[in-house]
Amino acid sequence: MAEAAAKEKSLAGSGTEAEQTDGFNLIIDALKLNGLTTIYGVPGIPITDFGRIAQASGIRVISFRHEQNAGNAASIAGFLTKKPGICLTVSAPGFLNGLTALAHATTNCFPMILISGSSEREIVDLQQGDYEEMDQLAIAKPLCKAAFRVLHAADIGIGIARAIRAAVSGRPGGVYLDLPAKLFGQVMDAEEGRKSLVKVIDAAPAQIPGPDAVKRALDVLKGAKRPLIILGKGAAYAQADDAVRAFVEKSGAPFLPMSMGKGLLPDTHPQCAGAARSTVLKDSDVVVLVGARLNWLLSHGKGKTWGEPHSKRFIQIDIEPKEMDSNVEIAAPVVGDIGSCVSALLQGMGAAWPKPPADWTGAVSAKREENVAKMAPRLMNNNSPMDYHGALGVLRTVIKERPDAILVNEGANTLDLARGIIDMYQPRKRIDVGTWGVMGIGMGYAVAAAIETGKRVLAVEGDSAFGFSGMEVETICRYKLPVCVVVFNNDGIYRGTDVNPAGPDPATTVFVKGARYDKMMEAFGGVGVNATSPDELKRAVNAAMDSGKPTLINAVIDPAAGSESGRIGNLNPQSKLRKK
Ligand code: ADP
Ligand code: TPW
Ligand code: MG
Repeated sequence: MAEAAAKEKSLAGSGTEAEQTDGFNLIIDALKLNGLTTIYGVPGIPITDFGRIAQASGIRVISFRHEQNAGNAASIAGFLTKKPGICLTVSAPGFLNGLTALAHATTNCFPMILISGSSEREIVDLQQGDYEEMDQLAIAKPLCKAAFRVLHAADIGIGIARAIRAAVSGRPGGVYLDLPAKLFGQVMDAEEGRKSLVKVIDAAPAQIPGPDAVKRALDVLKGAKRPLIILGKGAAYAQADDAVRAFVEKSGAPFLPMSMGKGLLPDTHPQCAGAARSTVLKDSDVVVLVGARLNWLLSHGKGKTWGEPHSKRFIQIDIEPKEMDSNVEIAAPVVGDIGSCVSALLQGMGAAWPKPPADWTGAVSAKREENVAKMAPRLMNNNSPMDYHGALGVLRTVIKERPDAILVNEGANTLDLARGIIDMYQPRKRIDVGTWGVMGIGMGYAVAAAIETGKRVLAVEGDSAFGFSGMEVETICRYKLPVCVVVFNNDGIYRGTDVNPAGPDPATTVFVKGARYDKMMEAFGGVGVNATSPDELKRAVNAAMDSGKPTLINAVIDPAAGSESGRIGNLNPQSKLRKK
């Protein structure tokens, strides 16, 4: 630090020499120039001083305990803000720890930039065993949208501009920026340095759909007898909330939100078909996909879930042209950004768009009401130990009363049941495991959600899921973030009841029985609560959401309550054999 401060002082100039700047300051200035004022990371050589100088210059630097969590924070910051989230790591091991999150960001179409320090090129390329030697650029390339290395201080402005554009334009994704240690200390004339910086103009240009594409889509939609609109996380990301809502309402069609698309329109909206999912997927005849891919989460658009083969026509709105026809034929591709596409459709619909046939909308509503009524009593049980429904019934009310809180969610049963039970009311309030169904996003997401939005955060975590990022409760306490973590503690993965038939070791899916995760939060000065009934859980969560104090509630769930793999047990290669 002393060295860096001294260098900064000397760089300030004595008056006679030309003022100078260096790599450290150019990177910081380039980020700030582009409105990137928060960095998530873990310090160490060669980026320790960078973090310090950045903090001193007014950038918010959030230090984590593990790079994967910092990377997940950056990725979801990108989703929430439409600006690339920045993650900063050291070389080789730190870089690799951050890489999972970079790949996750790319897979989920979240804009993020992973910036890693790296060792000396000359030594790395000759494989002479430098400190933390690794050809990071080559390793990152297949896992992100774009990867760049900057070797000269004069190129920092261009390097960061390219990284920003690559992350947010078109389909958003992860970008890797490789900064060798030597670059940070490179000195250049300050005025030249200032001129070398680039303020990125229109980083994610609107992409307007062709009028033919819009007309084709409206023709298909108009012919529908049983239309359905599916809203994915791309629609949430686009921040075209009013246009999306107006389009859905004007169409009169039932809509189905994907997990992170929940809240674009409230789950309680009369057109919401969330509680009639199987019916609408099977029986619809025209499906409008808005920022949702026909991947495994939608059974690839075919098979039993989708009813009779070739029984429907798809309209797909997406910024990525290559997404069209990826799984089934798309009758009407509408390529462009969601705001522009949906606005164009709305305009084309004119004032008097016909409502879908009442027998269809009526059948969907009836199914929905039937399912909601079936679920209701289960959500009100006060069993102790709790089952998932009793505990989630409480959390559902918490979010209903605080619709602007952000819900983080991961686990298996804890994820699938919470997704179905907890209604969302506002866009971008539900953030979860995403396209990969990855465990470990929890605490990184919770930190970033609190930092980026200033809202209360409720993290609903399976006990296994929580374990992947649990050490960040210290980070939550250190930054005094308004995060309430509820660990659904059922003693294990899916269930806590497995027994090893062959020896003294515990079964592979179970954890220490009666564990007290609440003590982890207490260890760092936060509030810990052990809740054994829905009433206790309610009191504790309400207190946490009112106070905003870092809180962890160990919610004791019956170890026998869950089911294998939550709702995706069918993807288990052994599941068919076991059923026999
Ligand atoms: P979900 O998991 O919710 O179904 P996906 O991640 O599968 O959603 O799909 C998101 C889609 O949204 C991607 O195909 C991506 O290209 C698209 N997308 C992201 N941002 C935009 C945008 N601004 N405009 C149009 N499409 C977008
Ligand atoms: C990075 C595999 C899917 S779900 C899960 C694992 C380990 C944990 C489920 O247990 P949990 O929830 O969280 O206690 P519950 O309520 O059902 O008991 N490694 C990664 N990602 C995934 N998805 C896995 C492993 C998995
Ligand atoms: Mg569990």
